[in-house]
Amino acid sequence: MTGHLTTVAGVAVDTRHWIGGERVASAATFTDHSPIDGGVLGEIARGTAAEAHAAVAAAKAAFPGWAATPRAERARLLHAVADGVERRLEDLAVVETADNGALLRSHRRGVMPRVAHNFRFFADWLLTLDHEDFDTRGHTNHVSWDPAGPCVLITPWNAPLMLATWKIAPALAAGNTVVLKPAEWTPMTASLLADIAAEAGLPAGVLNVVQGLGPEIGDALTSHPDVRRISFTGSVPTARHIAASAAANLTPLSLELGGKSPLLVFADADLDLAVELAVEQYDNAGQVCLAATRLLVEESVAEEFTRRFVERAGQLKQGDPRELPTDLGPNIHERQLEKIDGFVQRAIGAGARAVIGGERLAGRFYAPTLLTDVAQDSEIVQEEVFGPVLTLQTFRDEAEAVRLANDTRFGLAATLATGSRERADRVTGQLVAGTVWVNCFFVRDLQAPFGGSRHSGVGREGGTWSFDFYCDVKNTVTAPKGWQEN
Ligand code: TXE
Repeated sequence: MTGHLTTVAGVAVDTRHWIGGERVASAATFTDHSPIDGGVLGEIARGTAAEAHAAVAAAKAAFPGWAATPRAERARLLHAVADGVERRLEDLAVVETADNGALLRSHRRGVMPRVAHNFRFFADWLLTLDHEDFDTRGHTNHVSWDPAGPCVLITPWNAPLMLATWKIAPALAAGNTVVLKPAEWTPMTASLLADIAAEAGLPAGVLNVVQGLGPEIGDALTSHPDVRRISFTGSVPTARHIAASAAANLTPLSLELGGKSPLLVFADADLDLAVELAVEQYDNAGQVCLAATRLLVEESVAEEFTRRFVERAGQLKQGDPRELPTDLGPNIHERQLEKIDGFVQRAIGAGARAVIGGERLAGRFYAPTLLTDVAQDSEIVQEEVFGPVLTLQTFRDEAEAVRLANDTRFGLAATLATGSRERADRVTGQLVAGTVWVNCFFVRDLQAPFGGSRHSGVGREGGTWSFDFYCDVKNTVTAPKGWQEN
């Protein structure tokens, strides 16, 4: 670490903000640790209201020029950012793994290519976005999508660059400018993205990155009157706080929050497939908002399902996320581990049985856990744990399965394992969920709407839904009369 530069996994990272095309320091810093070994990764600029306001001012100043940039040129620049992401893919992958502890092989093969795709997809989509025209009694209605203005994007630590770019790309494609506030646990790849954007030729102020602690810098961003959109992914309590803060200016919000999604396993399912889907829920050490953490299994196959699940989960390798055979890395920080263990120990205290796991391991690891004998109204069934902890409940018939599935305050996703198409159609129609996967999990197309119902969020992003959110949709009605040539 020298001055404002630190080296993470051999990669130089500037730890200052990126505002108006310049690196900006703060008087204070905070320390970023790696979840892999607890080691210090760097001292990061600890933003205050002053830097937040400067970033919004930079975004506001850059907005007219960016909004007026022809679509084809905006698209070209976003493709140039994607090229930069691809060129630095290995740097981004190793830095992200050091910072959030997720698997290096996933970052290399899946996540970082997807980050580049986020830019390419929305750049291309922008070019297909058409104006709509229709007629009303001889008058022309002309519908257009106008960029809204500076957008504040606040993102979490479980998939830092992936979730940040899933917001940045459509916001910029639509002609908006952006202030990104990454999570304080994972500030590094956002800083690298600022370098990449600058190298790609993105004009100063179009993308700004401010670092800092959410409770310290958040309000200055979310209550700012010049901010036209806020998109947030994170926890429900923080979402409530942001919504209240944004209310002063009635700033439109997109909220992608937690979940307590079910995996419904019917007796007619391919049980091996169902077991694979269930074990997949431990991915990213359970720190996935979409994770189907409630296994709901038809009574007649529950014993066999559990037997195969335990055998399959026993093959999972927990360890250093940089090593190839590892399936589960560490959890993000000490507080999260305490939170996970608190949920599990309270559940066991209330009568739950740990079929596997149920305890902390050395370092920042939590044993993959399956709890049975849990009551529907218990904390462990109702609240998001955000760790490698699943519950298993049984049901007797379809009606009971649907009732249990829908009986939480969340509605992000649901997964079904069944061999019957008729059943899949029937059950899907009754589930409260933004996404339903049938005999698969985590297949995500950027064209598809993504978001949740109830406490899982407000609004949808993806494809046309992103553009609807990041644009002011305008209808211009023109009369056939009143023209000089008439
Ligand atoms: O989230 P926060 P935390 C859930 C998960 C997890 C819990 C807590 O259950 O255990 O949330 O995680 C910023 N104004 N999810 O505490 O606080 C913060 O800096 C403005 C699910 O890390 O919501 C970070 O950038 N911003 C989720 C972002 O909010 C504020 C992913 C998320 O942090 C702020 C993450 C404030 N007052 C956690 N306070 C998912 N949906 O995937 C904090 N932030």
